[in-house]
Amino acid sequence: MAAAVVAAAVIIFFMMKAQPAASAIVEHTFTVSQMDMTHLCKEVLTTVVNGQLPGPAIEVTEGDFVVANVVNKSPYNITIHWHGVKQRLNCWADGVPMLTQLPILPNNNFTYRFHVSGQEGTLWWHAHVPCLRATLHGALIIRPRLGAESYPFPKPHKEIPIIIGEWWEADLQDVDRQLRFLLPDSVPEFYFTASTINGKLGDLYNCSGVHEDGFVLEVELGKTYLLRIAGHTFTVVAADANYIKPYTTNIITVSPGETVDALVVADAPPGRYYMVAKPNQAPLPEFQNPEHVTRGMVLYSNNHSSGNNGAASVSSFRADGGGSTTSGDMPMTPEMPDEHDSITSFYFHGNLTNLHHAPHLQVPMRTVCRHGRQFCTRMASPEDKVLSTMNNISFQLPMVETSLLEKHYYNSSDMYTFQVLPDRPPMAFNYTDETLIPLGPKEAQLEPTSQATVVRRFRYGTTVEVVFQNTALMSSDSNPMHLHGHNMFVLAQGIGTYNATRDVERYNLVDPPVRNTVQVPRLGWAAIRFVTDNPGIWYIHCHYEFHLTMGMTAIFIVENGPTVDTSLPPPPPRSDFLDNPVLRESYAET
Ligand SMILES: *[C@@H]1O[C@H](CO)[C@@H](O)[C@H](O)[C@H]1NC(C)=O
Ligand SMILES: *[C@@H]1O[C@H](CO)[C@@H](O)[C@H](O)[C@H]1NC(C)=O
Ligand SMILES: *[C@@H]1O[C@H](CO)[C@@H](O)[C@H](O)[C@H]1NC(C)=O
Ligand SMILES: *[C@@H]1O[C@H](CO)[C@@H](O)[C@H](O)[C@H]1NC(C)=O
Ligand SMILES: *[C@@H]1O[C@H](CO)[C@@H](O)[C@H](O)[C@H]1NC(C)=O
Ligand SMILES: *[C@@H]1O[C@H](CO)[C@@H](O)[C@H](O)[C@H]1NC(C)=O
Ligand SMILES: *[C@@H]1O[C@H](CO)[C@@H](O)[C@H](O)[C@H]1NC(C)=O
Ligand SMILES: *[C@@H]1O[C@H](CO)[C@@H](O)[C@H](O)[C@H]1NC(C)=O
Ligand SMILES: CC(=O)N[C@H]1CO[C@H](CO)[C@@H](O)[C@@H]1O
Repeated sequence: MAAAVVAAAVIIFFMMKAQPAASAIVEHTFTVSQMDMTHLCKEVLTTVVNGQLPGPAIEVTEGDFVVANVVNKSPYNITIHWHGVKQRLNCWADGVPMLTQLPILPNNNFTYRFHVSGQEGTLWWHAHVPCLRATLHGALIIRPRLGAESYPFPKPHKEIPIIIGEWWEADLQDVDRQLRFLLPDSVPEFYFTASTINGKLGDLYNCSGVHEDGFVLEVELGKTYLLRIAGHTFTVVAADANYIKPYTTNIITVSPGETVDALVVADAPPGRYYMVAKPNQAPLPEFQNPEHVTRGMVLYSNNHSSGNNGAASVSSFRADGGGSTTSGDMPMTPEMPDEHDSITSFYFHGNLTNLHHAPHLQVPMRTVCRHGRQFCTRMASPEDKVLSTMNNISFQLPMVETSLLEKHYYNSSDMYTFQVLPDRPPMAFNYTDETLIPLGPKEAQLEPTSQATVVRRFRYGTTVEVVFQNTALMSSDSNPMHLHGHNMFVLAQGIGTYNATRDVERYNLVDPPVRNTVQVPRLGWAAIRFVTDNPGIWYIHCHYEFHLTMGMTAIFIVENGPTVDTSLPPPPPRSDFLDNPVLRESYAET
């Protein structure tokens, strides 16, 4: 429904050097402001970074240090989250409002400082304030220190970023307000207007017959390109900035929050090829959104007149090199899968394995916590609203004058007053019973829930296992669950209800993919493990903006370890905060 911005990637040619490059400080100024953008004959006041949509790409070499000064010239409170950056011992720069910092107020600025180390590939950055991430986002590209020669796959000719996003005509703050007070049985009156590839709507959209521009990717015959999502057949080589065993497919699926790096060989008959991105949604009888497909073009340079047009697609859901025919001079539109086909995504995710073995997974788990997800409420009162939950609690951001991270750092007793995320759903039922789907009396009994700021504390160095179980309550969407500050080993996924006795045997403890976002399949489950090696306060949430807004969120607190190297350092220099009067006050108190 909201802001399904998904993926990102690289531009520029590789450097040839094999010598390790020295670490650099990469500086950016991000000016957040509003400007009018026109699509489909309509001017829309849009909040953007540096006047661009998508925003500027941050390109670094592994080991670099990023200094990003965010200058807020918009009327909104803003924070920027560096999605997937581990931020080890640097929770202060994670960019979650109220948790790790107070928001950057209008006409104020804030400087984020962080190392990018131990990760290579594509990540992205986005605003972490409700709904504005639809227009405040960009790629974050991490190249290997030893240069492109050190990629664990053939060196590509060129790297091209592809960001699949949405164009909204609706006021995003208004969308946020509506989401917070969504009445049961009401049909939301907001939806994005078009899907986009790199900010372009493409020629499937027109206003009075005038078509929108589409993204054009120029390729040369025989060359290999590194796309983070792309056309022709793909060899997927990384996901969420972690290398995976090369996996060749004509299907790429990405959920909000996920990134994929894929190689494409320009080996088709030279010509023009459409690339298509198509959103996916739960089938009837669930609420149906208008289906917004977008397309761009792959263009072989200097071979335009070949006439041998083929079809390829780039998709948030499927890329299919075949199955199409052409007529005349028109490039072909590939056959796309059904908008309700969720099994293709299930298989895509099931086929990803880590390039490397995962040694520390042999450690037996010490803490188990299971999350039933998305139990929603429909209480018999006019104040009813729709919520999403984890283990039957819907998360509420506390309104605080000092960030929770700072309270945690000073071991404020406030931090012990929050509700604890329970180990498992309080009431067992057949979570994936499809007969719950048409909302009715059977389902309504399971709806009541509560709201709270929910936290879960972990000792440093614990291996935590979480089983995310999707349910059939209210809507049976898939759920991309994103964990801040840590990567997760994805051990297994399944359709139906998780059964420990049966499903533990399916765990991949040898080469599980490492992700910051795990796609929990519709009416299914996913099991992950992570090690609490990063002290601080970390968000765990569904990356669908509207699920996040409605409370499918919790906080994981990772306590300090025994040494300086395993403890959260003090807050960053006060100068970073001095422009924010609220923060200035809170500092004055300490
Ligand atoms: C912005 O944040 C400040 C301080 O945290 C808060 O008082 C104010 O209401 C917020 N403004 C908006 C528009 O949310
Ligand atoms: C940040 O704010 C301070 C104080 O208002 C100002 O002096 C400084 O120039 C600002 N920085 C930028 C990059 O705008
Ligand atoms: C313009 O868009 C409308 C609605 O999306 C569509 O019905 C129509 O065929 C399009 N016109 C052209 C010339 O593509
Ligand atoms: C991999 O994908 C194929 C279909 O492309 C599917 O048949 C197979 O089950 C998938 N493997 C896993 C482990 O999900
Ligand atoms: C932090 O506060 C809690 C509760 O107030 C207390 O039990 C604990 O010992 C404190 N920890 C430290 C390291 O001071
Ligand atoms: C749960 O519901 C599913 C789908 O309706 C059904 O196939 C399954 O048998 C049910 N399981 C139990 C234990 O009742
Ligand atoms: C969820 O919590 C509410 C109270 O907050 C309780 O009434 C309800 O029975 C719980 N439902 C489930 C399915 O656990
Ligand atoms: C879980 O799986 C085991 C082993 O296949 C089976 O014996 C048991 O009945 C299953 N439990 C449920 C609740 O389905
Ligand atoms: C510039 C370029 O890529 N030209 C190619 C066009 O296609 C023919 C054969 O398909 C190639 O031989 C050219 O090199």
